[in-house]
Amino acid sequence: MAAEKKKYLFEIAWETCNQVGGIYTVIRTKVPSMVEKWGEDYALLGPYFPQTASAEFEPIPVTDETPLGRAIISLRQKGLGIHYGYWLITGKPKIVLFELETLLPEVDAIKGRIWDNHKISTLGVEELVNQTIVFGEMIRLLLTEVAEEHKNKTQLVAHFHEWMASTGLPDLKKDKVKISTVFTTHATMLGRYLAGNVPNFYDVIENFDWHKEAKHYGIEAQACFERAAAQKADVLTTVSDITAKECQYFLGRIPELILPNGLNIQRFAALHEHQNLHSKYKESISNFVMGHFFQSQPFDLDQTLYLFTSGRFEYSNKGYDITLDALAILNRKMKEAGSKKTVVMFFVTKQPYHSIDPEVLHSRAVLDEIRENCHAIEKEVGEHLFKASASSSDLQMPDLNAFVDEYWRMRLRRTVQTWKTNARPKVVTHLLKQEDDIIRNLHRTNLLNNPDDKVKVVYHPDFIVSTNPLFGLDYGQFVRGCHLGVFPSYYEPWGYTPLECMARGVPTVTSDLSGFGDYMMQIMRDYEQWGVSVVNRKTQSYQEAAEQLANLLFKFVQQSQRDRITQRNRVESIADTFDWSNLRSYYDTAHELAIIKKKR
Ligand code: U2F
Repeated sequence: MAAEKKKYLFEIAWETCNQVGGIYTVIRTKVPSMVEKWGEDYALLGPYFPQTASAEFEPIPVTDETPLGRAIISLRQKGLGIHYGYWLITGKPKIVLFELETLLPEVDAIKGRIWDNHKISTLGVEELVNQTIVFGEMIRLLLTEVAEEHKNKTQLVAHFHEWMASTGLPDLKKDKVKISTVFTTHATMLGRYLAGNVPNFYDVIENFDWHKEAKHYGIEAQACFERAAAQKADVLTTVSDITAKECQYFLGRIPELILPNGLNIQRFAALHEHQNLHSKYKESISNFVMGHFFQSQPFDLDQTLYLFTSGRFEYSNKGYDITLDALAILNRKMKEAGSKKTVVMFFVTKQPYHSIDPEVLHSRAVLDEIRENCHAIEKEVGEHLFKASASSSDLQMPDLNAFVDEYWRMRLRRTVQTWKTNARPKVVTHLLKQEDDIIRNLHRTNLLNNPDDKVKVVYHPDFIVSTNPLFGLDYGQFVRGCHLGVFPSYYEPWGYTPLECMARGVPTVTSDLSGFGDYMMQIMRDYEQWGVSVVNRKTQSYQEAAEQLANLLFKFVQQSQRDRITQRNRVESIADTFDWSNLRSYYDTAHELAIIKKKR
């Protein structure tokens, strides 16, 4: 029997070392598990953007000792900017990053060839598409050289994520380059557009003319690249049964495999520390809430719950619309029930803005000043009290007021006075470039942080990073500090955000139209026991689903603190199911299948 050939895997994504959304999470969290299996025979390919690279990438010298090294040297000699090194994340994989500018002058020639070979029209496309064309071409050149270097001695596999990484895939196939290919789509271009614009999208999915629709939405080139990659790859995969349908109708091929998304759960595991972490990060969120609301509307923080939703700005796809409508119902229900609780709901997404609203920043800064005044007074009183106690001869408690210096007394009073206002707390933390659907909905439902509202809204139109002056937390810490994640998506191939809540011990709401929700329902009958609620968006009308979500939220708000603590413990304990050590095998199967199919 012939000895089995050595194997080498390339994984290629636009979001390698470049966070845009969820694909970055797939690639990054999967690395430790991939490195465990593939060791040195694994490399990730991505675009080079100096700003992210400076934080996450460490270059290493390229030698001619390996086929990959020789291929890089050869392409560098032809003028291509190629960076090689380690991606500085858990697992520290080898990574190749392509400087797109070095091939951009050739883009028209590449486009001409793509038209000649595959009849994909790329005239007048947006700049991002030009970049992906150049990226795809650089990958094609590298993989072609690598395949020649290996001289058929190694079984090469290239795994492409999304169309943005795959514009060169059809030519690899046409040129019969000796490399097995897998294409994974994490959403379809047409799905994203149509689901957000056509009512009852899932009922009419079979009837669309994909090409006509792609032209209609101005995404012909993207949709054609996606379809070509899906059809030419040796194996087509996607992330859920829901998206498999889109592949069938929009990409003209039923995927061979479904690859559910996982996480590196160990990274999240807090060894029974998650309750403490929750309290710690909740404190930081409370600091923001005090600064933002207490200027005009103080409420009891011990009776306040922090809810949030997050993700890219796809208003109806991500279920922001239904969440807002459910919050308006919740607000009414809480008022009617005379609830003592307050809900603060955060919307964390990305929209164009000028800057953080200076008034929001200022209010936060003045609150910090008040805190400093209080600390100064506390110190002064403490020292005086100590001295007075040590020198006193009776056991009478001295008058503490007498210990506060007039200066500090006045300063504190003046700071608090200038801070207090009658103005309504803002619903949006940034100065948006233009009004959007979230703002319009808030005005329609009058959910504008009115004094009698039980549900308050904070719309933060940027992702949360640790340098953010409003929270001083990174996104993961922010999630831990919240009480509930709300993600009732209408279009969601998988949906990392609810899964990330689970991994951090935070209960979550998802929908049966999200890949994750659908998967949970398939593998765990008692998912509700584990802190996961699923809104039925498949068979209910929009209004019914909004009512269901409002009822779920109302029930959550009524829970006692003890119930919430018990629930958090349960949620975290189930997250292991989604560790990549359990889910990598789906990827292994895809790679094996690609090798078998390539041989045929
Ligand atoms: C597709 O991607 P999406 O970009 O729509 O991704 P999500 O699954 O909603 O993931 C958003 C990610 O953004 C992160 C968050 C998630 O991992 O941790 N994030 C952040 O880093 N900071 C913030 O302030 C807010 C969010 C598809 F549409 C999804 O259904 C799939 O799950 C995904 C992967 O297959 O691809």
